[in-house]
Amino acid sequence: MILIKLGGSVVSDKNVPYSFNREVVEAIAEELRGFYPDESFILVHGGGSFGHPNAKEYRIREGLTGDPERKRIGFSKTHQAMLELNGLIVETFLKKGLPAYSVSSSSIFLVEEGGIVYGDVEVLRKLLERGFIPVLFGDSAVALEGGIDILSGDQIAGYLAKMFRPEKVIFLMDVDGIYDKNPKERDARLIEELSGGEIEHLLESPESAGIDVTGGIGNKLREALKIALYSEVYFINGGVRGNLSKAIRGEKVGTRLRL
Ligand code: IP8
Repeated sequence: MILIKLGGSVVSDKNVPYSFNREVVEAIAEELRGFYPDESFILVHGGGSFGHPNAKEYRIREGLTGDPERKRIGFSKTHQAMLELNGLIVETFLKKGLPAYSVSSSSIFLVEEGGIVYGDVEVLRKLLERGFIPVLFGDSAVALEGGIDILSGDQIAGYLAKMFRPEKVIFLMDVDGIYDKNPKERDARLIEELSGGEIEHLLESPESAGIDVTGGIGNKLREALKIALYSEVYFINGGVRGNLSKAIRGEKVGTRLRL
């Protein structure tokens, strides 16, 4: 099984609320069509310009504090926004002949301090056995301590990697992989082979936090470090046709994490 995390900035334009990058998702589906059903997949997508603006507006990460009534509305609105994005992605896959099947993360996971403390993955196992492609997503989620929180798609990828030990975990991003500094800087260098030590170093950079409510690239790298114990990990540009196929075949592309 191969686990693919579709970054929120790949499937949507983070600067345009509720924007869906249909052509990019279609191209991703077409690439997967070349491997399915010989290979099985779980997909997890991020919040992009659907989940994050809601999560920020209603300060979901702060839990059920302040005005709990407003918070509850915001919690549900964030989930609905994610269902909308998930619906667009699943429909695109179905049109390409892939049996994508939506699974709401908030229905199978409970969180505490942003991490998953309970997960019911049996339905995912059964869906895989029956040839489906489960599609999960970063979501608003019930938290044991704070009441409510945001669960990031990267956290979900980390948990699923531990439970399913996929052959590969591929992070699709809107840049070519992991850089030694902010990729917007002119002298930024793409790191083709990333070691655990380099990740520790990158995490010390203040830029690793990013603008997402869930912690951006820093959160992704921390999860990837854990995932690399079980699976091959790739970071690739999801907007470049052919990249995903290369990563699935184990060819050189983007950044490969080697512990
Ligand atoms: O974009 C966050 O998921 P991520 C999902 O994978 C929401 O961090 C609801 C903001």
